[in-house]
Amino acid sequence: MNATGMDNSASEGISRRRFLAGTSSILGAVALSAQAFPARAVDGTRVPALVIGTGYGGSVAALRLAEAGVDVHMLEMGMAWDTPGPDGKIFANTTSPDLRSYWLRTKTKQPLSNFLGFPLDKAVPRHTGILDAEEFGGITVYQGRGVGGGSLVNGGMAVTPKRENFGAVLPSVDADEMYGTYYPRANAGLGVNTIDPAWFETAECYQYARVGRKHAERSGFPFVFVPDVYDWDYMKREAAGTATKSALAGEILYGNNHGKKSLQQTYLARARATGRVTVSPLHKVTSVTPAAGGGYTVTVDQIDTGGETVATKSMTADRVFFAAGSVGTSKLLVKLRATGALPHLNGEVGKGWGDNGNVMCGRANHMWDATGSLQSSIPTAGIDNWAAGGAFAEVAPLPTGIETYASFYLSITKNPHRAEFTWNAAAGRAELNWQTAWKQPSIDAAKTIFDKINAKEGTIYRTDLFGVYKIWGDHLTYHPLGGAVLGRATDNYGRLHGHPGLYVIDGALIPGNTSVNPFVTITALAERNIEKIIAADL
Ligand code: FAE
Repeated sequence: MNATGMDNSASEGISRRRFLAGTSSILGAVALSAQAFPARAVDGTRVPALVIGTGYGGSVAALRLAEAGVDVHMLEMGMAWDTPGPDGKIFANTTSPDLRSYWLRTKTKQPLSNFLGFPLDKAVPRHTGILDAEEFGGITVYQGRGVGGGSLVNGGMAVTPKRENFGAVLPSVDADEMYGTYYPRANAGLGVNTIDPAWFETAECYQYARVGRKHAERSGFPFVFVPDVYDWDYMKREAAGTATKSALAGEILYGNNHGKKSLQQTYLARARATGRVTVSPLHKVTSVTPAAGGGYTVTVDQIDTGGETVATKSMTADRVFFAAGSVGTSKLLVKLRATGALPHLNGEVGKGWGDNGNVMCGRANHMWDATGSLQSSIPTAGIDNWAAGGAFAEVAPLPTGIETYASFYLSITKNPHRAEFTWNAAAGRAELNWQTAWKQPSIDAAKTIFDKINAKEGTIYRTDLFGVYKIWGDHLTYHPLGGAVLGRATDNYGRLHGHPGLYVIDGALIPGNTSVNPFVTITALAERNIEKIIAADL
């Protein structure tokens, strides 16, 4: 008998021997991770619930299903990230990317690609690293890869949208329920906390944010503190020299070795503690199709750290939860519809994808407005011009270790454009029809803030951060949303139309924009949906 209650010991024995043979020769890191979180992707196994992906949506689903007594297996294409490398650290530093940093690339693709006009990217060994810079025709979409999904790489900014904006974020969802129950539940589950305002006033590492505040307020913009999942007390100890530095050592993007409460420390730790959740890292789902005896057959490639397939496995599940992220879930679903594996998915699958209006820029300050050589990598504040100009700008760090006199911002903007994923059968891949020119409304919205600040301060935009004489970082997003939109591709709780027992439970449900950073909304929506699904379907 296995943890799922099914007796399949014979096939399990054979497959496990094959699995272990693979891990010992190629996947040492996976073998170690199995001690922390038992891995059980066993060829031929039947499980009650399979979750594809271990980010926010997947972690909420796994925890709540397990608490309801359901055994869950999670399949994750990225690594476990629980084993130190040769330098004794699990995660690489932002200033010195190495093989741990990028997902199967031979050269880094840093979001901020240039400095003083010089390109920053460098060669790295091809490896299943933590940050995927996935390139589509008109946009590069950054995503976390590994057990914990985007929580491994992100800045931890944990923002609940203003209630007056919620109707535009998720029009079919009851705001009273979200603000009364699910946002508070998500914030508690994620360990969201807020910086001590008194410490903020004196901390050397937030001089850049105080300069950002001064400029925002002198131009009449509201400046707001932004909650985060980073442990602020830990950061105080970093500053005092009594704890190993992470945020104050510039760690971000490629993982934080200390201080940040990623999903590994929150939802996934609780899921593990139930004893009902197992996880297989380096397992990439390639197909889901109805199984002969009911439920769904899930095909999964086990890959090595070079990205090569070392085994192809097949599992069966009564219920399958798509939590591969907006891009991962959308790509899978358009492929499965087009290839006939899930023929009854409707025409909404693939549609309604947006970039949360992300656009970046920098400003060059005067010499009397130094932003500090020591900058915490965790942003803690933003400029709110959403109502008047359609932009919410994070005052972001530039943790270079030297004084740059630069202010750097990631803006979230109201951008009306929505793209669609389609399956290109000839090329054998999913494509996204986003166009770079569609960022213009985002640039215009960001300019409502920064043109005014520049005019007031007598300053200019930096032109050296995204190329040679290029002001706007308009080629990327950190916040992919949509592709299997709630109430269109699915019902109002994420049940995919056409195939009972299949659910979407990640950022793919959200139609393209959250008006702030998205993961609290993704988590809260997952909490809402899984509660309904457990009550009604199980
Ligand atoms: P996600 O967390 O992406 O998890 C999906 C998981 O599925 C990943 O682990 C994938 O590796 C895995 N996967 C994909 N395809 C497959 C497959 N075929 N088989 C098996 N596994 C698969 O999805 N948001 C904020 O709210 N605040 C921030 O400060 C913030 N900063 C960010 C900074 C960066 C650099 C980036 C990249 C993102 C940032 N975000 C931030 C966005 C946030 O991390 C993102 O919205 C969520 O992680 C999305 O959650 P999901 O559950 O949708």
